[in-house]
Amino acid sequence: MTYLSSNQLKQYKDKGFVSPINIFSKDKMKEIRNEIELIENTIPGELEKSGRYNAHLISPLLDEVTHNSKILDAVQSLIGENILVCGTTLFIKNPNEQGFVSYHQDAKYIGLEPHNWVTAWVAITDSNEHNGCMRMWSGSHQDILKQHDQKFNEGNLLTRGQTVSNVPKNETEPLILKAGQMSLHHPKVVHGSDLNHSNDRRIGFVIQSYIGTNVKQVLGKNSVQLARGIDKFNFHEKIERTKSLMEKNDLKIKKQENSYLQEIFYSGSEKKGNY
Ligand SMILES: O=C(O)CCC(=O)C(=O)O
Repeated sequence: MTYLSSNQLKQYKDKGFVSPINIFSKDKMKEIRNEIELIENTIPGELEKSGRYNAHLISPLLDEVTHNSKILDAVQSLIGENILVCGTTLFIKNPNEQGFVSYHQDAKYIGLEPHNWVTAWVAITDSNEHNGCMRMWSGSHQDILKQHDQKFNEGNLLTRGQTVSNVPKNETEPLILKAGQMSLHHPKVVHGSDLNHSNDRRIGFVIQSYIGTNVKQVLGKNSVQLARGIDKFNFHEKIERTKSLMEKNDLKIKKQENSYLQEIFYSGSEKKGNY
């Protein structure tokens, strides 16, 4: 069992994140990286741009991560025992590419209300300051939702380049994770990440997010999977868990889900970006 300790709960309450949490072995992460790379090689482009969302619907190993009981124990400590998965994202930064993530608050554009949800960032590879790990503005979740400019800037891995200004970057805390560890972060904590300066890929698999069954999608439509407990609210359609790798029907479902997600991410914006 991996319920959060009182120290970890305090860290989350005070800072808006808790990290690192040991979940998987290094070998398991290698196996998962191989499965991700097999998908990339078999169906070029499948995990790029909007395809990086919801890879757990076509990959049994990512499905296993998403429904892992140790992760769910930790998540339950924060949002209660009735838990839905409403999506996942692969944040991959290749060496020699310009990928970064501008400082933002997830709650600003994800459309999940109330904020009874949490995001789990699972390190498939090591993630550190050299290869562009996430950085958190500690305590910023206690403030109101901030103004975000839409920058649509080159290399920004966010759909619209949503950016909070005046972040004290040299005070932000790096979330240094070994492959197999995870962090959990609050919907309102301001965070971002820099470029990958290493010569290997930085791969994060992000369950974005685990939501309480009482949470609605107010900007569009999200299908979900029940991860734990019971759903007496039934606000969302349910989708099946995948049974085999890159199955044709699962690929179709992933595509459909990702088109709903694009609507959410671009909601209220006249311009569309590169993702
Ligand atoms: O992987 C990254 O660098 C950023 C991820 C992120 O913004 C998130 O998980 O909310």
